[in-house]
Amino acid sequence: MTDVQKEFQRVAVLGLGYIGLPTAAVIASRGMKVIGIDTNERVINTIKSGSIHIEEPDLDGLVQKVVSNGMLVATTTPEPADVFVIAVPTPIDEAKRPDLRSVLAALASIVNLLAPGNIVIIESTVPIGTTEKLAKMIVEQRPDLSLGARDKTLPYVSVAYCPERVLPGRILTELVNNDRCIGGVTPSCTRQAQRFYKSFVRGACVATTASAAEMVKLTENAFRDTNIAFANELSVVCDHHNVDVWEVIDLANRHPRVNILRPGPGVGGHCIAVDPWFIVDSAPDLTRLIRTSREVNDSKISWTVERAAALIEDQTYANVACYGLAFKANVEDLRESPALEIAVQLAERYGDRVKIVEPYIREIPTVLAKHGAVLIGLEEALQTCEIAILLVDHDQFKMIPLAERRHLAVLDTRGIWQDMPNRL
Ligand code: SAJ
Repeated sequence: MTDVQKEFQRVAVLGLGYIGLPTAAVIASRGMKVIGIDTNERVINTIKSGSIHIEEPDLDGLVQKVVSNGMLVATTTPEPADVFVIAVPTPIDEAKRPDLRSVLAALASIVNLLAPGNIVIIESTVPIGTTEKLAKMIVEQRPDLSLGARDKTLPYVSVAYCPERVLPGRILTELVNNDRCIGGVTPSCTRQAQRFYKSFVRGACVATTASAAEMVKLTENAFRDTNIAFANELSVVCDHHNVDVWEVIDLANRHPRVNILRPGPGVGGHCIAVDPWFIVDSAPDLTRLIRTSREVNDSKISWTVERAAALIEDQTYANVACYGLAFKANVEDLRESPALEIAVQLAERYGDRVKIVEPYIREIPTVLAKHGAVLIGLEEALQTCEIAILLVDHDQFKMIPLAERRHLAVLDTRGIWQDMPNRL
């Protein structure tokens, strides 16, 4: 064990979801005792039994190991620790405004446990300025503590923001290897948090301020959203001109300074489709491009439904297979999935003619079942459904050769069944 690991002997991770649970497991595997806290008892019981409630490659084995060797303990009640990492969800509400209730509740649950020298780190995505506000709340409620080691005679805690940047499907690798940006509310807070991350992160841990780190997180996802919006708008324009958008992007990206992402049926998941709204909400009059990108990506859903409907209405008796429900390739996650939304809208219109092929789930969601849509296997879909609406670029779909789909009427929203031109 290194000196730093000895110093951070107990780490509390609040929120055991897609980020918190892998983070807790990785830290525990580095020899630090981790208390994993979640308000959901079902989640706690699952982890206690050495299992996991989310799908992520290799996470099951790691959690099983650190639970069985006692390094990760799951509980609903926070306990004292050296470091507290808050990784709870921050969704948007109906008005597209950030909902920080879980972060505030997590902080409230630990504020009386804080002891001098503790570090509090926010990893949840939050609006700019939030970490400073939370830090102020801590010292208001705990006047016995100050922020950062400014005055050595006063007992202090360190508060910092350090956004997660991991990609679902690659979380365990990216947690360790990605660079991190770490912004304390004072320079000394930054340094303390940096030392903690260095105990398990192989990537660079770059120091900044709390507000800049908050903005960096939002910027990364808004950048990706805007780039995808460009691709989605391009796909609609190319369709209008009857030009193959996949070929256009493939060729344009051969330019050394062009890198257009891929169009699709819309943008899903809990991050890219959500975080840009945090920036818009913080400065509505200054964010025309970011807002429009969100709107362009959201509107791709109804555009796709209309395209699919045109195909379906052309062939009145044919069965329709929707290939994929997940929000992106090779994951089982249906959260904010444009594919799911499109399948639901098609099932509302065409009822039991609509079949679903989704190798990552075992049961059809009730929103689809109630309209008569059923889950079928890939082989059955290829043989019994004359119309194919390709919504997710799962590897299993990419592997279907042209010979097996030549007889189908296809709407390919992901560009995986296109026949690319010859390249010499
Ligand atoms: N998508 C496209 N075209 C593309 C790429 C993605 O339509 O060319 C769609 C996907 O199908 C999906 C959505 O965008 O519906 C988002 O998928 P993603 O793979 O781009 O990203 P997420 O949501 O899985 O993870 C993102 C990542 N952020 C960036 O790449 C900037 C990840 O690094 C973040 O940690 C994560 O958000 C997060 O938690 O914020």
